[in-house]
Amino acid sequence: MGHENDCIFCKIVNGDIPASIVYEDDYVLAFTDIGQVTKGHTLLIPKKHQENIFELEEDTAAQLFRVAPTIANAIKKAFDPAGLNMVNNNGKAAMQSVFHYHLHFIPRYGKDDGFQPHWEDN
Ligand code: IU
Repeated sequence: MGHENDCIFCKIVNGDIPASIVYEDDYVLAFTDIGQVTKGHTLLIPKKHQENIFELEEDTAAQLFRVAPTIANAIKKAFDPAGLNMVNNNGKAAMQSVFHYHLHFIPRYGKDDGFQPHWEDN
């Protein structure tokens, strides 16, 4: 299903490169982010290649958000964070670095947990 040449997340979908997969169904895949900004940092992606929110099909959006609470609660159960940010970067100017749509689940453990988004500056 992941078919885009040279797309690292399509390669994960196809099993061509390994990932620590925490959830999978026919449409989506969740796996541990390789560069954990906090403990339990997880990515949720569609299996079908779509670059970002500007390309995302409505059905795909529904498939992703249908499982989002399950992913969040699994993270909560496993890591007991105090909160959780869901983040999604779209486009280079918005700090997107992998151009296959993905939702970040970033568990939060307190002010100095290592994740410092701009809206928490000062
Ligand atoms: P961004 O929203 O496109 O900036 O985030 C891309 C994320 O993909 C980033 O957190 C990376 O650590 C993560 N990632 C990964 O989990 N596995 C990989 O092989 C690569 C990036 I390349």
